[in-house]
Amino acid sequence: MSDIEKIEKEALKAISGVGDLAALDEVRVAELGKKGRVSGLMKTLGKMSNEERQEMGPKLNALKQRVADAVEARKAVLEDEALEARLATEKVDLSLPARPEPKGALHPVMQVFEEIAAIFGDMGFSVAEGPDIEDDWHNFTALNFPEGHPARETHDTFFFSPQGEEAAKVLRTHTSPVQIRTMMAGEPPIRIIAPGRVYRNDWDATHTPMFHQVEGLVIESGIHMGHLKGCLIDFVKAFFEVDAVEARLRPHFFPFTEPSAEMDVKYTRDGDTIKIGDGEQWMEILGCGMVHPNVLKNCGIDPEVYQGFAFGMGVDRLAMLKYGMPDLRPYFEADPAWTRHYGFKPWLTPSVSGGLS
Ligand code: 2NM
Repeated sequence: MSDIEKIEKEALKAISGVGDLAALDEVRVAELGKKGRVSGLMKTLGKMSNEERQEMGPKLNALKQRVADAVEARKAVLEDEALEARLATEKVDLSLPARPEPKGALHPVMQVFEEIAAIFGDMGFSVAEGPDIEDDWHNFTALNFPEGHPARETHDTFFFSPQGEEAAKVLRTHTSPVQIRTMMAGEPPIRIIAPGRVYRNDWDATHTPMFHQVEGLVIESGIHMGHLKGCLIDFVKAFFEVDAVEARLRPHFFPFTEPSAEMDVKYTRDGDTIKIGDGEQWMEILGCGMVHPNVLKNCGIDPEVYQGFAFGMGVDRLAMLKYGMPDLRPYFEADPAWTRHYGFKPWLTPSVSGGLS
């Protein structure tokens, strides 16, 4: 076998045998590089006679070309393989769900917050929020609580340690300070609801030291009790998803409203389930009234020009009534079985037109 045939055979064998691009390059250098075997043969052309060179020249050039072609072909194959391998490790399965199935659920109290916001949002109310830690003025004084009113006493209110001369801060006992802050910050007309956590030092079968409230406030000129009653009956019908509700306003007392009332609705009890709307019995569901002129004045609003109504309701109890939960205690136990049973899908945003629950 001639040198040419031997080198070609060995070179092609080495080229087809390499497993990666680095090894292929080593073979290329060993054959075609400056000091490589093929280059070495080419150098012998210079010492040949003219006849020999004419015969050997084309042969050696052809050899060089075939080895170079083989290197290029192998390189293309190895590059393809490397790409395939990378694609395999970086593969994304587009048939997988976009996000894992949620294991949690929306707490019924949060669901009811959303429902109430949807109903009042439909009537043109917006949602206002404020701090859980309040000062005495926003929580009591501005709301026309006289000094020494029982609700200010420590048995009801969680007081912080006093700092210096100022009256001690409190955990808000209602969301009314949010209404105060809203009246102080802007001009009528005002239409807001204030949902949030409130705190009272009470702990028994039907009371927890933290509970949830939604209060509402409307300030405009010419607002009267008729607007209040119509608005709240519309709310109760939408909330309990019934066509008609028999309701009454029963006189009551709150320092911040005059007159003040509690709203009762008729209901029927059928075993464990309660149907709101009609029936033999009255159930108290919220407190309300016309905002006291002193409260308006405290917030810089002229009671001769503007009037308003306000209301407040306990969301924990409304959730119990609507969703047939007989007991308040599991609300705060974080038991996944309870949450799965009574909880809601978090992405189902309630709306009046699209359905509340
Ligand atoms: C209630 C009942 C009646 C109320 C009043 C006010 C304010 F700030 F306008 F004076 N906010 N919330 C109110 C009125 C709250 O809860 C049972």
